[in-house]
Amino acid sequence: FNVSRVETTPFGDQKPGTSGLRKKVKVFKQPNYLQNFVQSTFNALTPQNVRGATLVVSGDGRYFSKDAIQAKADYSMLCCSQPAQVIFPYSLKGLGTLIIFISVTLTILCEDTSTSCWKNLLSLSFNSMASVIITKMAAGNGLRRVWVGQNGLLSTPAVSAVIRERVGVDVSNRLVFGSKATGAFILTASHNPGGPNEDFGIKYNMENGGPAPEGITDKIYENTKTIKEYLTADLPDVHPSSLPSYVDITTIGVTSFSGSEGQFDVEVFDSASDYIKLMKSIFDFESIRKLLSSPKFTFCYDALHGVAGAYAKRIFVEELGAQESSLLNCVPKEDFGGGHPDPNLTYAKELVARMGLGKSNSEVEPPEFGAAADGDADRNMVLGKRFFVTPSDSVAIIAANAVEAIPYFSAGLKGVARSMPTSAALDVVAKNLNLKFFEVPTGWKFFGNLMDAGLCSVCGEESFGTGSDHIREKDGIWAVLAWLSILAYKNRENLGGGKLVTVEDIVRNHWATYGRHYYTRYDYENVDAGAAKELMACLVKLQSSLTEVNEIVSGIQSDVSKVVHADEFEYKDPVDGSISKHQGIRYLFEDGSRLVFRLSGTGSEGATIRLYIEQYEKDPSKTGRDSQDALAPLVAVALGLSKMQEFTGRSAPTVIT
Ligand code: VG1
Ligand code: CO
Repeated sequence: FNVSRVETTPFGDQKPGTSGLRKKVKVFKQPNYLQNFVQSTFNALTPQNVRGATLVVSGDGRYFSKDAIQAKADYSMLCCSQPAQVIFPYSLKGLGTLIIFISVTLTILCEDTSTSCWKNLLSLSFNSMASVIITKMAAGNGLRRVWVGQNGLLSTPAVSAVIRERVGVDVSNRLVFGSKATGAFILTASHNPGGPNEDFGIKYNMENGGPAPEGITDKIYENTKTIKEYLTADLPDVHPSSLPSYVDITTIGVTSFSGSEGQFDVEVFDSASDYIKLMKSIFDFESIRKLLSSPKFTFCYDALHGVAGAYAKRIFVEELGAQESSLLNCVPKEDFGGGHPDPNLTYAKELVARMGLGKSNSEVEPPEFGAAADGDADRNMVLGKRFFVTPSDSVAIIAANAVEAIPYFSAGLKGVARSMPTSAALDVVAKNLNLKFFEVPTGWKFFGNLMDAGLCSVCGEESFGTGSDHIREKDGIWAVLAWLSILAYKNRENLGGGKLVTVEDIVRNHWATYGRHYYTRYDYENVDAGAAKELMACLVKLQSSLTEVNEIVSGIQSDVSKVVHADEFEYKDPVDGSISKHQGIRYLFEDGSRLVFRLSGTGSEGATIRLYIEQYEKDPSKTGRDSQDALAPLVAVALGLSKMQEFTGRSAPTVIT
């Protein structure tokens, strides 16, 4: 292959947010938009992480990344009455592909035609496009190889795992153990909806498997502002219906290309096997299998049509013996079935209803345990029968039980960490168990340094993110396996006879021991960006006078305690000394209650204001209240202090978790 330099001009809006660059698909479809970001990333890395390097490229399969299975199905559904392979028998496959190729090309030429068949064909060509672009640019920039999960699918935690270690194969198909990659482009906008009118995203992860730290993302952004050219190789298109020299991403194997400067390989590998191997080295699958196969225990998992579906059947059904009927929405779809792939009480409607938490209480007895994942499977929501576990409690409970219930932690925890807005439930566990404890800004990238330095084993965020130092991303399926391990451990003697210890029992016992942190988060999505900025500016200004703050607070609600400290959270990384400022506005109360205000860094339109509300209750006789009731006075204070309705025009949040 040959490498060419292509001239380009900068875009002004390529600043990575909390977790990479997320924009509407139509923004990403602008010529050179993706190329500029990818080249700016390569330019931000050290040369040894580019030249000769191994790069993982995959994602949650959302629209504009690639979903070859979908692509094949759509081709056949739309334009043929039978599947493409039947119409084009193997010997004629090349010809068939050529016909499809020509029709796709024609479609691109007639972009504005409105027949749905043409439109859909057009969308298919875009599905593969992001990976095609990145793969060619990788070859153009002198990388040695690209690893692609089969069909372009890898969950974010699986990407992190395979960067750190995978069993690869060499060109002669020999197994190579302990291979590592130098980094990854993850194609996902995570919990944001997908589809032609929704979001696409891309982020770069480093060789430790974790998201690029701020030093790198700042550099990427600087590069995007001055970029003049990008490098690309003239590889034949990576197309799902394979012409002889094309890489077929539906099929496992290595394709090699030779260029003027050497060889370049694209290796397609099984999306789940390395990840499953890792999970088996962490958990006692046998004890979880016993739990899942006990008639006393019922289970349900909702992938919300995200990439978790590519793992759920293999792990929960094939490895652990759950029934297939316990899987909901486990077929990955490029538009997540039109839903919002965010595992919370608002968006995971089907699961919530099944678990007996919905409004219409059906006759059917809900399962004992339910869980959901987001689009890229790094988030988790854990539910018991008619019972919601807040993510802040979840990480605290996992930390409190890890050593006994999870073999990976049997030697003890190195330390624990949470993001700033996450409740202090974990702090209490750390104190009681005498563990190192860290409070970091929002976003998983801050946990990585602690883990690399051996300071942290378990960490979590209030935003349905939980994980450990087995990788450098939060891990949705890991969190479910952690909970199943705890349940298996607590019920190790009850599965034959005796009453099952339920999710709710575990949480209530935890509150009885450690006290309860009542917690809620209000999200005001897609509000006017200017108004959101003003609201935040007013809250910062107000912090200069606590007397004034307390006058306002007691005017709104006389029975809440006093604000004793107010600031903007700032973090100094204990490992590399880097400082991150403006990480959220905090109001801290005398009784330990907290109000936190932040602007989201993952949205793609307008602004999202997040309001986090927390109150600690130590008295065991008072830990059983409904959390919205218990927090009502503090909510009133938060809304009044911030003049939420006045600034945003919203009388209620979009989502409450
Ligand atoms: C949100 C969450 C944050 C999480 C981030 C990425 O960020 O609050 O805790 O780490 O999403 O998660 P923000 O800036 O919108 O509040 V994911 O699953 O979208 O990668
Ligand atoms: Co996610």
